Amino acid sequence: MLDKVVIANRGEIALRVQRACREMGIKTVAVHSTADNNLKHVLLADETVCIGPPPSINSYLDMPSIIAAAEVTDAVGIHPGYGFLSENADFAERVESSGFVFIGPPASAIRLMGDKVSAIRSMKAAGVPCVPGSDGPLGDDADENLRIARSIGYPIIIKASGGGGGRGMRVVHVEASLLAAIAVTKAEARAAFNNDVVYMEKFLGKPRHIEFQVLADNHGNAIHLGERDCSMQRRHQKVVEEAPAPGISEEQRSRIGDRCVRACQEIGYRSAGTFEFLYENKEFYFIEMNTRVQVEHPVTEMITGVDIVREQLRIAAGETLSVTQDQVRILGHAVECRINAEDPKTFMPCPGLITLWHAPGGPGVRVDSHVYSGYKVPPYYDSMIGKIITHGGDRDAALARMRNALTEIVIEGIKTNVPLHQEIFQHLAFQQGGTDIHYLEKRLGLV
Ligand code: MV4
Repeated sequence: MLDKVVIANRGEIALRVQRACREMGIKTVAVHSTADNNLKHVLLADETVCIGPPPSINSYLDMPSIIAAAEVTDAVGIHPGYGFLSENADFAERVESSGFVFIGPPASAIRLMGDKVSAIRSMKAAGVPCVPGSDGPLGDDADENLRIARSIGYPIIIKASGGGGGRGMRVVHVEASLLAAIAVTKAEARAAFNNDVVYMEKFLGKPRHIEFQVLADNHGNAIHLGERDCSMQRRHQKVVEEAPAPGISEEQRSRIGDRCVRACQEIGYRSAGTFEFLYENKEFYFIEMNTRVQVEHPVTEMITGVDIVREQLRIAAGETLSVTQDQVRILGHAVECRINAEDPKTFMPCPGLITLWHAPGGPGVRVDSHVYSGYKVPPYYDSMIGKIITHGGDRDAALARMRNALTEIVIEGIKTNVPLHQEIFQHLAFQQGGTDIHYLEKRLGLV
């Protein structure tokens, strides 16, 4: 097993990675900015290295500082968590060429999936269902682009190949707007991603966002852990996630899951990954792959009993997956609420001193959070301060446990979105399950 790992992240995911390491007897090095001396995982780490000032660009995104920290501490591996450098192929490459293990997929797979046109092409080749579209970059021939759009049928969406996660997209409802929309999306993409490649897809009006979790090792084994529904979102920020997705049959789960597994094998994927789909009229359409551990991984862990971060560490150490596909069983239902330090009405971040923190508990309740009474939430980073995850024998039981957890939790000193979660869990449409990606924004009166 790996002897010592650098955790190149902060907050709850850094603590989550550290917990997995400690259970496995792996020593941890916490690298942190000067704003993060009091992070829980920094206080618990075997070694700590301050890598720079608060702005991420000078610390958590500074590749030489992080690699130097691995060198001076004699670490063998680097876990990137999510966000920051986790999906940066150049970082993965530099980690490996410096002689360390990148605890994630090969740089080649990150690069392939980072380019959405090549990602979709690979998935289509592997038999993963994709959105009807241009099947490649749009060229400069206006008539050809008009023809492609007409054959797909309006509305269509133009997307930047270098984008993803909601960045660099434009919906086109009528032919008269097409060419200008392509030009503007291209210009924006060039400015934002230094890559003006754009492609076209049929625009799906009321889809759900459902994603499949996969794991692949270095011995040719790949499995899927079923799907999560992440449709409850606002401005591309997920608010509530659950697993399994309401209304998906075992037959469809295994059919789509097996396609994802086959795609992993075809692209030489390793480690944990997520296939994102839009789901509409009972059909799945692949849109993007995330080549990192995700915020919402715990709901999958709760229903399968598989520790995804532990598997990442095993895979990085050259071991085999600890379970086969036949051994994966989905038990009950899990739901996650992201707790943010923000105004529940305006969504403005509200960093500051947490004067009192009481976590909820009891059967089927998990809290992944790095905060504690007396912790000061710094203003420099994401406002998520933790996640509550509840598990139950069925969806209603998981929701009932969450409702209870949301009344038990006490956070004083800062504003949080707990009241928003309390409201969502009273919504009848949410209680029924299967609401689409626009539900929350509509319900909040934002659209
Ligand atoms: C779409 C779409 C409708 N049709 N693609 C936004 C994030 C990025 N991952 C893909 N996104 C979308 N792609 C087609 N062909 C609607 C969205 C979308 C969305 C997707 C998932 C979760 C939330 C979303 C919010 C707005 C739009």
